[in-house]
Amino acid sequence: MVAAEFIIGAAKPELFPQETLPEVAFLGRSNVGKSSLINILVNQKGLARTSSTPGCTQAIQFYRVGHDYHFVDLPGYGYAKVPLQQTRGWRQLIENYLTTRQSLKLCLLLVDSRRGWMEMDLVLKEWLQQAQRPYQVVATKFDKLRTQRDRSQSMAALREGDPTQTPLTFSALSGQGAREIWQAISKIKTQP
Ligand SMILES: Nc1nc2c(ncn2[C@@H]2O[C@H](COP(=O)(O)OP(=O)(O)OP(=O)(O)O)[C@@H](O)[C@H]2O)c(=O)[nH]1
Ligand SMILES: [Mg+2]
Repeated sequence: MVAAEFIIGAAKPELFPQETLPEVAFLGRSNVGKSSLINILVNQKGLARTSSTPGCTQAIQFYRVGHDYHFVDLPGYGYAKVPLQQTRGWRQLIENYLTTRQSLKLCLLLVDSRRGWMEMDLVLKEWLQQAQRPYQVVATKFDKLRTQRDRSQSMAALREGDPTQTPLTFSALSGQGAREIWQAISKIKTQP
C-alpha cells in the first residue's frame, strides 16, 4: 500500500510542481475513467474526484504517490459541451505539459473499451509517438463488456488502431488489471 496525497491543481504551467519525482500522466477522453483509475491504483477512493458528468477534471491535478512518483491527472477531452475557448486553453496547457515536462516518464493513454479509438485519441496517440513520449494504452470499463466475444472484438479493434501496442485492460469496478498497470509503472526509473 502506498500513501498518496494531492499536491496541486494547476491551470497554468507556472503552477506545475517541481520535477522532483518521475511522473505518470493519465490521458484520455472525458469520462473514460482517468480519475477512477488513479483512485484504484493508490487504493484511496476519494483522492481524485470522479464524476458521471464529463469534464469533471479541469486543471492538471498532481498527486504524490509514496516517495516514488507523481501521478498526473490530465483534463479529459472530447466533451462537446465544453466551450471552444476552454478547449483551446486545454490544448495549450496539455501541450505545454507534454512537451516541456522532463520528469514525465510514462503516459497512460486510456481508451473506453466499448467505444474504441475515437478521433481525438488517435490524434493524441500520434502526437505522443512524434514527441517520442513512452505510452501505454489502457482499455477502461472492461466490466461493461459482458461476453468473451465482445471483449475479443474490443481488443482486436484497439490493436488495429495501434499495432505497436499491447493494450492493458482495466475495470474500476472490480479492480481487474490494476496489478498489470502497476507493473508497467514500476518499469520506469525511480529517478527523475
Ligand atoms: N462500469 C465502470 N464504470 C467506470 C469505470 N471507470 C470509471 N467509471 C465511471 O465512469 C464515470 C467517469 O469516471 P471518471 O474517473 O470521473 O472519468 P475521468 O476520465 O476522470 O473524467 P474527466 O475528469 O471528466 O475527464 C464515473 O461515473 C465512474 O464511476 C469502470 O471501470 N467501470
Ligand atoms: Mg477526472
